[in-house]
Amino acid sequence: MTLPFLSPSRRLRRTPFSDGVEAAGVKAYTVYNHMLLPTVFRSVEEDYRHLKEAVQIWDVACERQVELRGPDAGRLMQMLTPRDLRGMSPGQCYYVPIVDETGGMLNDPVAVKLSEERWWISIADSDLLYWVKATAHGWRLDVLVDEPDVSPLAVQGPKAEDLMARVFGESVRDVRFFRFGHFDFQGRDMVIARSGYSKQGGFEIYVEGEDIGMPLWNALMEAGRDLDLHAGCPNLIERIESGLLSYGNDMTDDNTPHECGLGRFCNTQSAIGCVGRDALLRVAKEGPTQQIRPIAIDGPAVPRCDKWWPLRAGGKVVGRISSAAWSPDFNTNVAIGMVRMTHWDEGCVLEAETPDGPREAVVHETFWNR
Ligand code: THG
Repeated sequence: MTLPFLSPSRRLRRTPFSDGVEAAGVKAYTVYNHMLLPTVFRSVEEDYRHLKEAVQIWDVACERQVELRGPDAGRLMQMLTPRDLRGMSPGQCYYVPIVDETGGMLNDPVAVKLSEERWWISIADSDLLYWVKATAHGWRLDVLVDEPDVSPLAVQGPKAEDLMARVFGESVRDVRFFRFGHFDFQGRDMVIARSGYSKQGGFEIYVEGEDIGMPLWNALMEAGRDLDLHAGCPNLIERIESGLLSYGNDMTDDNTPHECGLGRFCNTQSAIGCVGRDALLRVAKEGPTQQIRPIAIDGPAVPRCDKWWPLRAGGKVVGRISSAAWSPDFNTNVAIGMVRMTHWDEGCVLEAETPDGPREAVVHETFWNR
């Protein structure tokens, strides 16, 4: 298949799984970390229904790794995040806000602790590598920082465990949430974590070496024949229902982790060494004046949210919608918004300025059961 609308070039990186994705009939891509990320296979709504009922394999190679290797790897990792990493053992993954010296969000990756001296930061869509290299260099740390040839492949959905057991053996069932183990595939070591960008359950396989990408893709496809396995991708509807944030859409470096509702992943007092610590101690004391909230938007299906839609109260702008989609299961439009504290309480009725005109928008905490 050739790419409609997107002009291929080496800057727009393909992934080790792109041939499989295209054979499976990918209908649309986005660009994430300068790499292709599928967004639709059959339709967003069909993909959503199938994700909740069966099992999908996702090419999320665009979740690139920033690897830290050397005696100062742990020290550098703690400089990057206000989450206290002292209790983290090799074999664990942590969702970690990454902040700059002002406490602004630079990324919201998954940190993977391979050993005391080796970490992967599985990044969202921003060029975090440069910030990490500059921090290591500026502090003269004894650590190598680079992007290795590691491409995550996610297996998501209620039948994910059954599929994984067929390919990697029954012991893959023992991997706990946000933990990982090492498993063999055709003589190659694979880090497999129970994690992923959906709330339907599943795993992420960190595939080392692009050459083994298609053999693994094909083996999973073969093993899933009678499980209604299909290629899928992070699903807009499911991730809004689940409250999974998208860096660059729902938050930027203008936002603190507290504004993003990620305060539960900050231990700013004890995160000694974090470069944003002083700034965050200040904002954490006062508390944020705006925060991310789940929002229900009234009426028929909203169009795609490709820019922030103002949220108004009495004509005054009090926030913005950053993601929105029609939810078949909730029978309403679900959305993610950033709302000023005067209007962020449960049930607060606002007006969303959508491209189709103004719509009633209500703060709807119960979408996300935190
Ligand atoms: N997996 C991996 N890398 C990633 C993502 C991923 N990099 C990019 C992007 N996704 C980073 N963003 C997120 C957002 C949410 C979660 C993971 C990565 C997530 N959150 C759960 C939650 O908020 O409920 C669990 C957090 C927890 O309990 O620790 O999973 O998906 N490899």
